[in-house]
Amino acid sequence: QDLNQPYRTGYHFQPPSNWMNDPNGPMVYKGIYHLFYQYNPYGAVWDVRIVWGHSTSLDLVNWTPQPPAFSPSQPSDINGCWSGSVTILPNGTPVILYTGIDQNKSQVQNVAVPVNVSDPYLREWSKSSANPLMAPNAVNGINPDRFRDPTTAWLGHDGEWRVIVGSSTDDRRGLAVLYKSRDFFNWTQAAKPLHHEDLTGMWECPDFFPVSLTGSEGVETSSFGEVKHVLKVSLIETLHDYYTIGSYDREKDVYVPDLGFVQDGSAPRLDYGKFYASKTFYDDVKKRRVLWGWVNESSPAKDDIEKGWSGLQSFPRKIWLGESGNELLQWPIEEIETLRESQVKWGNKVLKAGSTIQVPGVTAAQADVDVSFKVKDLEKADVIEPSWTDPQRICSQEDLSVKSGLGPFGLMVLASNDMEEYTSVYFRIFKSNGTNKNTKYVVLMCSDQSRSSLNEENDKATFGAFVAIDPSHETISLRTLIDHSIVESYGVGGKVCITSRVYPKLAIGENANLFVFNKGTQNVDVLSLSAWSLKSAQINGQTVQPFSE
Ligand code: DQQ
Repeated sequence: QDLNQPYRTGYHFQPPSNWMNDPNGPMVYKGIYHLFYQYNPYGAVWDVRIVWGHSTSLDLVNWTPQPPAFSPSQPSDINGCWSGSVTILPNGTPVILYTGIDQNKSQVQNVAVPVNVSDPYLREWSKSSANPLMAPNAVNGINPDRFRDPTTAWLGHDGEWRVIVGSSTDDRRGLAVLYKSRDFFNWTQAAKPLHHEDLTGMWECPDFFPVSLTGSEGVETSSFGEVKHVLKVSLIETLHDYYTIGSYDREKDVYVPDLGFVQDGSAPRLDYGKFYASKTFYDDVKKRRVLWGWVNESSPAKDDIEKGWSGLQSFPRKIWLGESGNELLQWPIEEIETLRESQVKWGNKVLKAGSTIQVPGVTAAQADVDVSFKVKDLEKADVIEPSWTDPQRICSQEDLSVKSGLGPFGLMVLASNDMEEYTSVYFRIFKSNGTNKNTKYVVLMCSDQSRSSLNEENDKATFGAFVAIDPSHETISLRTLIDHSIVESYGVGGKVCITSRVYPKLAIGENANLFVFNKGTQNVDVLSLSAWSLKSAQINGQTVQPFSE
């Protein structure tokens, strides 16, 4: 690993160099996984004339770079090939719908098809001369600056294809504009959007898919039956990905979320850290739905230019409907286990009040950690202040130096030898103050980056979320993937995910350490802890060394 490149990742997807943003058109085709991505071949910053980068994989872990699938070339995309999705037609052919920035700088939707369907790597794509297939016009009243990111299309019971495109009205009503087609090439706008929500602004990168009512298996995007539907939108105004779970009425072609949406702050997020423009696909090889999300840098653009790259993808996550029916669960895909070596394993251990214990024997800069905690004296928890309704604010204000009855307890990752640098991922348990009668306890999960680096120029914002769990009979667990400059945490079986970017100056390679801690005033039990050193994956022609500096 290059001395100046301590932040490149061992197993998180990134191109060899330059700028990457949204994941585009993930799919599996003839047993090969494909990931396309928004890519600027000319530098480490975003550019409007962005292209579709492309890589392939046998296991979603090791990636081979392919030439960009396509770049601006025709009037309907001459100013940029923006985000889009793949739909696999009933005959097995994958088709890409994507947004082009046309010769008038209007956003329009285009189609591209493989030149050679017998090539499992799908190295060449051809754009239709019929492009654009969907365009803003005087009749539909769509704003040409806010019409983008077509989803995977789904086939209705009437044999017509449907697809949604993100948009918004001038008064900030977010829209999932619905289009229909019999042949995938001639599309007509439906009279009503699939869904809309006032005061949410532009909806980028919508994703609409069914989830099975039972079990964790995924279902194909057009399936209907024992399912609920999920609508995910990326809000440009907050740069977060929110989802609702609800019902899709096939007759009326509308989606009705079970609960409210974002304008009252109630919609859950796929990730409470850095994670945007995410997209799922149905993996029919392993019968699961897999989620990818763009994890942006937290460093100034000048640093990105200097290091010559910007942007990661999250580790691919399996995603499914939790038993409660009102939350999605996420978990790193099982293939991560192929990278594991030298496991450190602890059984029951008391984490005394105020203790910090090192987990030795792992490559702490490139690791997979899974720990579960048991808290006994729940009565000792402090009552949560009535004004503490914003979890991110509580996490930011109540840092590790503030002791409370129960917690903070959790992991300190990418910690330097003398603890000048560390990132802490932890829980706090409060007693409910009675405002919410359904829950006796409030569990808070935080990811605190404020001490992550001696470099003061990075964005070191702290992230946090409440976890819907009853600690009196459920285990509080934490799975954290650490990979040099990314910390990806899955709380309580994937109910809450928090991803962050950090740039330690000292906690690099062999000088990175891993600790379990309990800064509260009550003991906490570690029921079990496993930490694995992870081997490096082949990421687009590069293999980072976990230990070199
Ligand atoms: N990124 C793409 C757009 C999308 C945005 C452009 C979301 O299509 O709306 O690179 O990050």
